[in-house]
Amino acid sequence: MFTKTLLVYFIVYILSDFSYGQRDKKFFRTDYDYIETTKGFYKIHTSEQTWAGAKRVCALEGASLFYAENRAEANAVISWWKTVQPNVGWAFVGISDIITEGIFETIDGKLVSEVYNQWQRGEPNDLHGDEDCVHLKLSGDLNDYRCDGESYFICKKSLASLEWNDLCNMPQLGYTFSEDTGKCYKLHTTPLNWTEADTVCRTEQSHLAVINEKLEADYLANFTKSASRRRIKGDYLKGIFHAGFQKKLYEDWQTVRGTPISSDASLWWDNHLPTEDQHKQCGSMFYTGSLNIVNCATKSLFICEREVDTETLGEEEYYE
Ligand SMILES: [Ca+2]
Ligand SMILES: [Ca+2]
Repeated sequence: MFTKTLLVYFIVYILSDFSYGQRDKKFFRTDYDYIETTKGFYKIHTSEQTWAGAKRVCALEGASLFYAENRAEANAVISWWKTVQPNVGWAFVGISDIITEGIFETIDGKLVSEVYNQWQRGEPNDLHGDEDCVHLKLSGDLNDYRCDGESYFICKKSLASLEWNDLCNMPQLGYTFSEDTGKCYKLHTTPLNWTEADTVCRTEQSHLAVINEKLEADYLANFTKSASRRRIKGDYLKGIFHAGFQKKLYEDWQTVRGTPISSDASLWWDNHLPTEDQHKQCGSMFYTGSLNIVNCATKSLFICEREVDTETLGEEEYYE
């Protein structure tokens, strides 16, 4: 029995050994654990979200809100859960009856009867006519709960669905490698405010683009041309992209990596460095590549940047 339990949660990669990632290496992200018996990667989020928020965070991580396909997977995940987060009693999973009251479906449209569906006694009860989203409890039971209630949640990525962006050495295929800068970038075309954009980049394991040299500004100016052609509609400030620098209270302007911003005036709009302006404390870039400052509440498109972890790439591959 003991060996069986050991086999059930076969957590392959731990934090110290990261970034080799392909299907055969069974690596997705450092913050996900792999369970061999279910061929899936899992993460329990311990910052609370609404059900819709949970679904969104999982998607941003390149995964999806977990539900158990069958009892074997439910058992394996619960065994793992007991070892990694024994104090978390329940978590949102990817099942709801949002579309039709009383018809519970998974986020990818399977009826709950086709997947693991052990309800707690008396559930689902649609309490106060207001429970459409499903919790999995550490006991293994399901319960319907309010979708706007905030809860911990579990994300899953199946091994079979794992793809790898080799040049960027990450699972997100949306990132483009730049030979000019040796870094990877993604242009996000859903307008957000600066803080939301910063969160999205971090969730993708990157950061808002830090532009500290002309070469990079020129590359990104070219890179953003694709966004103007799309003519993205909506209520947002057109013509800029949020970038990775800001002015925090009582601190100087700095990049999201905590380094000083470039003092090269030619990088900045109108050739002057950002000044003191309490209404404009967040960084941005024009289509031309020149840098500017905006109000942090401004919604705009944005660019995430990821440094390629060269240590984990083979030397031959990298130094071509
Ligand atoms: Ca309901
Ligand atoms: Ca309930």
